[in-house]
Amino acid sequence: KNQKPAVVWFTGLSGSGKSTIANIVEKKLHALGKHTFLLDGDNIRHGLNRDLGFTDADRVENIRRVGEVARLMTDAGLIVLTAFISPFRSERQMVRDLMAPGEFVEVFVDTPLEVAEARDVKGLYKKARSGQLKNFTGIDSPYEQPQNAELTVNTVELTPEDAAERIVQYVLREMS
Ligand code: GGZ
Repeated sequence: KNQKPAVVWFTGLSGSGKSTIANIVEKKLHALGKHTFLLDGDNIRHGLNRDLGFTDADRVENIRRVGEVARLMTDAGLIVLTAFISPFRSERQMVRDLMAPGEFVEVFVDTPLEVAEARDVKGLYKKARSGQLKNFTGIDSPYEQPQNAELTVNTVELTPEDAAERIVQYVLREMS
């Protein structure tokens, strides 16, 4: 058997680089013959979780469902990558506790608010600052930084490629 199941759980602000890095990690794992699945807003918030918005309660439910889906996928033997803000420590702990011991890797994509806001790829921070968008993470909705993440990648110092390579090395070393 070429792989052990795992969940690589990315957390960080909007625009921190979670999806970008997770996509590169997935490509690298594929190249190594690993079977993976990437869960992100594009395939979850438009489908399974289309009934959920961005209140605290909806974010909690979003993460709960993603955790349950990730668990089903690890039961099927996959390496699951998830890219959601997942702003609350308690929900990240909840999904950690859902997984088998040693199968959960929390990756903090550490991008300061000033940096994510300066990038503002989708113009969402601008809308949040002007009050057009309510409950925006980092502006008028909280983000609780991880205190015990297995990995922290500093996106100010690392390129997405280098951040992805560190994560792949960790998964190969600790999760195989
Ligand atoms: C945060 C929002 C919001 C609000 C829309 N707050 O940068 P993006 O666009 O592509 O990623 C963000 C995404 C966050 O969804 P998640 O499912 O990851 O959030 S959570 O884990 O908190 O449930 C952003 C967009 O959705 N977006 N409104 N108010 N991000």
